[in-house]
Amino acid sequence: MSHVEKILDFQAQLKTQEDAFPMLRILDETGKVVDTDGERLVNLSDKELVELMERMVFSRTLNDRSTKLAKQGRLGFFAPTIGQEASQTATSYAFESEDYLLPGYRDMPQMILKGLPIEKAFLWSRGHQVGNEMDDLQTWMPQIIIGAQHVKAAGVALGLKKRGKANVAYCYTGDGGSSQGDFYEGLNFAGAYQAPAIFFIQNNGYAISTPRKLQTAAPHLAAKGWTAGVPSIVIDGMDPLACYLASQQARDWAVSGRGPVLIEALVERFGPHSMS
Ligand SMILES: Cc1ncc(C[n+]2csc(CCOP(=O)(O)OP(=O)(O)O)c2C)c(N)n1
Repeated sequence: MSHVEKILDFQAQLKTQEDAFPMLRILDETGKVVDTDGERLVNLSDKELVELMERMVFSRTLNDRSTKLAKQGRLGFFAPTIGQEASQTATSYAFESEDYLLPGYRDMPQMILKGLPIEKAFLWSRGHQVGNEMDDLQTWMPQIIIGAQHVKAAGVALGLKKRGKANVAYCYTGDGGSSQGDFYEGLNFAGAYQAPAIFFIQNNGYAISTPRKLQTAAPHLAAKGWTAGVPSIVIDGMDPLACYLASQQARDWAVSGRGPVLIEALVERFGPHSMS
């Protein structure tokens, strides 16, 4: 057996073994606790849990209203978020206001919950300049170039580290974004400099209409971080508690000076790629 065959044989075993990247899941789809140890680690009070729920409902409502406005021709660009309430809102709930968000075009809920006035979100959608002004909010305008926010996150994270801040930079992309060069560059740079960056992949299985299997031969998207020496974890992106806990632990890891983390959230989107 050649070395290539040997390694392929080894990798074939990993492909079928879920324990290569075990998925963190605390709640099942009915809301039942399936991981009591994980649940115990979630340090949210009842009040905070209610607030998190309210934020997810806000995100769903924003999606529904925006979809209607887009159909009436009253919004410009709009990328639906329905189904991704946990992977967007519950992940970002773990970050602090001085942490820096580098969003993609689908990440308006995280920006509004960080403090962006809702009218600015709508102005951004219409291409109005004021919609691009983030004032002193620790974020930038959403990135349309797929994957580019990973390079920015690595750079901002390094800046935070050099300034001695106990903060992180965090960014989101889709599964398709993880096939872009910028994605790898950002991970590699952050890994090399141990920059406090948290990279999210929201894997819904499709880049517009291209299924994941046609855009990468990688058996796990999380494995892409592992090759850059970046701890990489897989979570159930439909489970708000798993989303929160993984993000909080990743933040703790990065803030303590141990470098970046990649989180692959497995999600379902119950809507189209965009309203166009
Ligand atoms: C560099 C670049 N190439 C192509 C596009 C066109 N484009 C917009 S969205 C998209 C698919 C992205 O899919 P994915 O990363 O899975 O994210 P999702 O929108 O599903 O969250 C593409 C190819 C782009 N915006 N930028």
